[in-house]
Amino acid sequence: MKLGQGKLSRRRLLGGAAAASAALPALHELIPHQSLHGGGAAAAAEPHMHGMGDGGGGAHAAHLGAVGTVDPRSNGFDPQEMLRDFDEGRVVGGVREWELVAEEKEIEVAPGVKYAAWAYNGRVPGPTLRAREGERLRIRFTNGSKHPHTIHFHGIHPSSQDGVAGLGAGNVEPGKSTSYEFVAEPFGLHLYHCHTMPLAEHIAKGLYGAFIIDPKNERPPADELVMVMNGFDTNFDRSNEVYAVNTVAFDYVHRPVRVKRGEPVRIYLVNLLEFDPLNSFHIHANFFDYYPTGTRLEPRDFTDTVVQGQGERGIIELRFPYAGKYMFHAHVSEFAELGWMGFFQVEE
Ligand SMILES: [Cu+2]
Repeated sequence: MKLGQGKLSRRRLLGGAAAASAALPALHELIPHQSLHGGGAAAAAEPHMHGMGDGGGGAHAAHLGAVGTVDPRSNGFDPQEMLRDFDEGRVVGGVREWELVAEEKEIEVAPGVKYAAWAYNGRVPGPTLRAREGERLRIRFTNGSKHPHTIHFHGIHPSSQDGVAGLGAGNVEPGKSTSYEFVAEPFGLHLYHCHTMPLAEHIAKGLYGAFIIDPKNERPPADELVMVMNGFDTNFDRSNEVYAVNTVAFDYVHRPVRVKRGEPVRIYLVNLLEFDPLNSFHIHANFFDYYPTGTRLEPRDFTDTVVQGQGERGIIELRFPYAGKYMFHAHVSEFAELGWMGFFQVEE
């Protein structure tokens, strides 16, 4: 590898990808075939490219995604399973309880692109915590990493349980534990994340997850999916080089999300992107009801595109009237080209 040309840069990735964007379905054909190679421990900080000269404009289209797919076993979590993995914890003495551990963990966010993440319970995003409105909740938190962390929940609770430095237990030092206790309110779709400074870094490293509070009267049955929109700043320049839903770029292109024609589908969509103020979700050839924050039982919109700011989230409900393969992606085109893209496979 030649020195000085190897850094994974968002602009270089995009420079090539843009050339290919006119033929969107062809993009992932281009993207997965170039080797983007990690070269040892340094890969966690700076993925390097192998065998890529600077010649030939179209060549850069191929930087992201590399060869093949990310093996879920190497990460210890699988974006396919994360879609429908809801963690209801366990009820102990009338309190719904979870145990979360923060730890350092190298994850693969695109084929060959390693990222030195910080993770709750070994996964990015962390477990999707799910409770019922009005329940008493307890989250036992242990910091197994080398840096101080917290868990800050969105919702309504006393300041002492807010997971912020200087309030309640404040920052939890390495090796220490604490518990957060509060009542599950309001019903809706929320999130949790570390709230230790510098905040953007602590979130962007991967310490976040979805937090669902179901209404007392349940929502109608549906095939329920969790999609956490995220990104990875692989070279620490405070902009993301890789974008995804549930962490692994293009995973749902390679392995489409399987759903049934005519059946209700409910998507819990959370935006945990850092460094970019806005993210979005767009689906092809279908429309959906949208419930911002999930805190009302009536949809606000009937649309095919929603925009979410940082920390924003909402519930999408739809039925696919036709079998087939339907693309979904960020309508921020750059993000789509850098990994935030997938397909629904609608089956009879
Ligand atoms: Cu932290």
